[in-house]
Amino acid sequence: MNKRISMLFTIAAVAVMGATLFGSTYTQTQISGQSLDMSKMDIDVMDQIRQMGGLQLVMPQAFAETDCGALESTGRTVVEFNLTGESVELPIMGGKTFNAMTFSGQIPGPTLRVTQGDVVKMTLSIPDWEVTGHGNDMHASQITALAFDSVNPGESIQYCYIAEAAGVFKYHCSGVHLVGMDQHVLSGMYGIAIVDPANGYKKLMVEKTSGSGQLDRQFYSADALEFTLQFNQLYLTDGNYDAGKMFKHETTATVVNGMQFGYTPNMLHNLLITGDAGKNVFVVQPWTGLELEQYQSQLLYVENDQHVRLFIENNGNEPVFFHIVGEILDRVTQGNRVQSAATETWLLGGSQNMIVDIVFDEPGVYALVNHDYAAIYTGGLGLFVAGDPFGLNPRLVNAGILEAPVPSYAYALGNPSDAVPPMGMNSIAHPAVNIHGLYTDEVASDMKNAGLIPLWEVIPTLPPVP
Ligand SMILES: [Cu+2]
Repeated sequence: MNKRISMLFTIAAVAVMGATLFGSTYTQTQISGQSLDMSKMDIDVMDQIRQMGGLQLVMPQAFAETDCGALESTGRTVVEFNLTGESVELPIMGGKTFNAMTFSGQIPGPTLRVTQGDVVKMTLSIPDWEVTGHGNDMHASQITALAFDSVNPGESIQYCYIAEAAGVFKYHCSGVHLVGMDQHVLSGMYGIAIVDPANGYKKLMVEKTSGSGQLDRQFYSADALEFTLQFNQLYLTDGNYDAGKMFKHETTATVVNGMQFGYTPNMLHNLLITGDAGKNVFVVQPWTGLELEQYQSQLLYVENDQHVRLFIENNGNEPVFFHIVGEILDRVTQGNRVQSAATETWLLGGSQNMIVDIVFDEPGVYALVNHDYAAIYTGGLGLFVAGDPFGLNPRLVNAGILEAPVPSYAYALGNPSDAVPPMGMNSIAHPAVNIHGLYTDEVASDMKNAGLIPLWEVIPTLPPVP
């Protein structure tokens, strides 16, 4: 069966099983009180900094534009990367909103993907209606920091650089001449560039035992199903950035790709698994309900015995102890150098990254976490679902909805767009991609026009299966 059709049929089945779903009201959150109890500070940190002369650092000279012309004529592939700086209001768990700052109306900003040796031509434009200037510091570059100075509303800058080093690299707003950089980044102005190695990724070797226990090795092609996972924090008081909390490391929310608990089940998954949309299959289901549209939580679907590659960045202010509950990280790479294999957890400091290669051996549900308990309980948790752990395939095949079992639920529901990077040289295409992320409605609408699946619209319109 055509994959797209089988997807729609599967969604139709979901719709039938969920007749009660569509008239129901979503529950904004089934866990609450994620805001930590903030005690009063003994001293006013900000006031002390002001007394010391303040944090304002002024660039010693005017912005110096790097020469795109010279690099563009080298014959290298030139990849254009266009961003806008926009302050917008976006939702936060619990049904409220916060004052966000974004690159191009989304958190994280768009993912750039190039090949080692390519020229990146970055253009940052600030709309004239924007309330503040913004800059863009791209860690994948090796050029003067002056290029990252801020751009005023109504203006734009451009710089070019060669992506010389392979790996994952943060990019982030540099504030207004560095002032407010913390606010801009921790309010959402961050993203990643993936620089694929010029010679491609390496095949994956996983050590196994076989038979009666003999040591064996399994090799997987370099081609992999890929996801991006970007960790960060929010420090908020009444929806506004609170520098006092940042200085004290008092996290209001831990986010993965911009959202707390964004990859947890919704009522649709309840319905599929238990037959009851209101019966939670997981303790944390804060983003549930078709009314939430692009914000409704979705899950990360992989096949068993499939090479999965995760591009992970710590964009935040706290360490990330990256762990997948029930799995072992088969390989950890930083830059283009293997750091570890068969390891349980890997530590990322601020502005640090890694590529994790992993094979999910058994059907099941696997939680990715920042294994810091404060981070887990404030949102640093999401779920991979490998294979068909809920036994849905036989039900769908018996009902004539699927011709044959599918190896992951991604064939039916797609994977969330904010976790799916642009395709690279060793990418396995996702069977389908649904629209999910901390996007403005304009961004979500653009994605819909580009053909991504708006599950919140597709599901209610499908006819019942006879
Ligand atoms: Cu900014």
